[in-house]
Amino acid sequence: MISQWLASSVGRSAASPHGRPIARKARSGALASMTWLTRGLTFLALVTVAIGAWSADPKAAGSKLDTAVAEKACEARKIPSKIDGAPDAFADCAGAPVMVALPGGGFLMGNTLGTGSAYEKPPHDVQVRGFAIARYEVTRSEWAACIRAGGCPALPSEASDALPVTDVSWEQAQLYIRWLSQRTRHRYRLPTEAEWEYAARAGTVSQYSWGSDGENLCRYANGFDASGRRANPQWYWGSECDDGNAGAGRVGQFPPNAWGLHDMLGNVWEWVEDCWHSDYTDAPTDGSAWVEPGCPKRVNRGGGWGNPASSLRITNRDGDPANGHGDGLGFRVARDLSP
Ligand SMILES: [Ca+2]
Ligand SMILES: [Ca+2]
Repeated sequence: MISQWLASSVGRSAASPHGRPIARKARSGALASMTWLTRGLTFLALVTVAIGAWSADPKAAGSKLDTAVAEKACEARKIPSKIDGAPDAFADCAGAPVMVALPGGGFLMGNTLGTGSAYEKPPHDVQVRGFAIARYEVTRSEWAACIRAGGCPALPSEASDALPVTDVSWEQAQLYIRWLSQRTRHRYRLPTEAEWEYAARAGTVSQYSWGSDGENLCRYANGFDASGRRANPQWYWGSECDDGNAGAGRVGQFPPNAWGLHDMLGNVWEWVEDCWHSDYTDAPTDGSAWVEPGCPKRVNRGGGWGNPASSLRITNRDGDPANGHGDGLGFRVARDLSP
């Protein structure tokens, strides 16, 4: 750190205000005129200033202190993959979301199967950097830890540890993410929309992560089914089968996709970082979030327990106000892999 500070400090003092390479010449001339004693004193002064600057930098000092605290409270652990060929997972702290580290890669984002709406098109090539995404939707148990720490508000969702948190707005999701980032000292965030679709596809190009079978949805995901209709007889849509969940269900009860991620499709819709756009014209192709400050709506993906199979297609998407919420809407976290 000190050497970096010195390097940048010397670089700044030596730089020409006009960007021309005169500074090197000037610095060399100044150094050449110094005695060895002067050089030594100058070096000592620079080191003293550097140490002082490092000590006085609240970010640097805080990093040292907070890292020690975090290391005591949080020991990252590896978690073996549950399926062959899927990436391993990890958790940064006890009780923190289980994360799956995905390698970067390219994919065709959007609907190419002729089944989607205009807002799922045009299909476009996207290159995503490696990142980590949660194996499960954020649960009420995980949210409760944030409430106890004073980082998150109580939500209308009834307490049940393994259910996904619902009735959570995009803005409230940011509070959980901020608290989790502070606790773990890693940069957690919502996935970008491109990252979400990349993760949901897990290498597939089909309607669903399990193929094209929407008729037997109950084998693969929590959508609107016979259970749902018994609880909500006024809703006429959905599958004839019964997945046993009239509403949001325990996370991880359905088979994961090929990368070991559960409930990307179904259970609850998931907020992502991006602002809502009515189609993919001019969408970024580097996997970054497509945002404009103050945008009125944020995207959510994957369909939920109240939706028919057609809404649980990988490429389906929706948008809601950032302060909007509902009992079918939750989120999962992502995080950068590099510091
Ligand atoms: Ca269901
Ligand atoms: Ca989901």
